[in-house]
Amino acid sequence: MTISTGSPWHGSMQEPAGGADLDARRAVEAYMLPSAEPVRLVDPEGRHVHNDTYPLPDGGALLSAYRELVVGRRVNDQANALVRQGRMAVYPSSHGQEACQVAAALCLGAGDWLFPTYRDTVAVLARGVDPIQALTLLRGDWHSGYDPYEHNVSIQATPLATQLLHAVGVAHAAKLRGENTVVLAMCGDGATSEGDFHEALNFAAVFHLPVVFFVQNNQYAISVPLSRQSVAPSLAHKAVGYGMPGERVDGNDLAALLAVLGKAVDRARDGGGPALVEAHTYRMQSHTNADDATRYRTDDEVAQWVPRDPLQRMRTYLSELKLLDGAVEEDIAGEAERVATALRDGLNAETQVDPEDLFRHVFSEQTSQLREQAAKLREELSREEPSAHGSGA
Ligand SMILES: Cc1ncc(C[n+]2csc(CCOP(=O)(O)OP(=O)(O)O)c2C)c(N)n1
Repeated sequence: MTISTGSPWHGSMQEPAGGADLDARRAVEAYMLPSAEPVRLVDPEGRHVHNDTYPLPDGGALLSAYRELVVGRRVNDQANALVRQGRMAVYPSSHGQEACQVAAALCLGAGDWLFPTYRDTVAVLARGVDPIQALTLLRGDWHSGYDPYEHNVSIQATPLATQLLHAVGVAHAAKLRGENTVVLAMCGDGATSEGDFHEALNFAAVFHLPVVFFVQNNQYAISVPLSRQSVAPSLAHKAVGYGMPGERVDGNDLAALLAVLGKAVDRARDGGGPALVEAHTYRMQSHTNADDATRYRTDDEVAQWVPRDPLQRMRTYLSELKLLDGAVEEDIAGEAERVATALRDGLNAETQVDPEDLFRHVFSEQTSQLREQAAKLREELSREEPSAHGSGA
């Protein structure tokens, strides 16, 4: 019996490949393998690096994206400060990863969908979500803070890799409906060890769905380094095993990220199916305010990434091109400051949070355990001062 499939890998499961057939398969393999080194278009010194496959985005596009980088860095700093002031419960900073954040949002069209994680607030903002609404979840409210359908941005997922399956579901639905939608799903290096990651990539490849999986390899999953996560040649190589192309890119190079992600999105929209893009970057700060990164990595290691900063290299490159001067810098800094001020004002305002919201909106009929826990909480709260119940963030 001969089993034919739609896959370019195996036309027949019995006949050994040879001649032109074998050449065709090797060409497919070569196409799916990531490049030997992460794609780089602007080096850490701010100089253009030629690449035959990926043209450099034009200066205007890079300047607009640079603006988002600066705003993103300011948002990271402001959110960290709001956590220290007790105005937010937690903030997983993307300091150092802002180029990945901005490129993930800017490579999509208005009708496309973004599926972010808890670390991807800057991507959510670059897609147009209101900053205060975006930080509401991390402030500790019961809901996501924003309407996912307003900007086609899913809720920032905390359970690792679950959003990848949701993203694939949306891509499948879009394909069945004949819509022109592309879905970009983000995750970290640690999340690639989750079963959901495997299921999402396999389903997307088998059903040839318009989805781009974007892994920000920031070298750590809290304290677990990449070397304990995977021994594959790169995370992008995993794509070949599912039957989709993988690519790796310098995750601190905004230009390369825009080019690589842009190509993957265009390909998905043109019916080329899914792709996996791995960005090599680094988490410059602790996992969250609840983590002490000095316990598992050295200052020397962190220092090596400082000169690779995504903002500095784009600033140098755009200044050399004369697209960035003091006046433009001032204008961009003013915009970043306005966003930071709005965040401070918005999150400093007292809110009414009802602790019992924890138990609402999950099940239409509560389980007996939840009813018990809610009763216990009510009892504990009633023992506290009346003013403590339901006030303050
Ligand atoms: C299913 C699941 N298991 C464990 C956790 C606990 N957890 C939260 S963040 C994290 C590390 C994730 O690392 P990575 O995917 O590399 O993303 P990063 O935080 O570096 O952006 C873990 C294990 C979780 N949130 N969800």
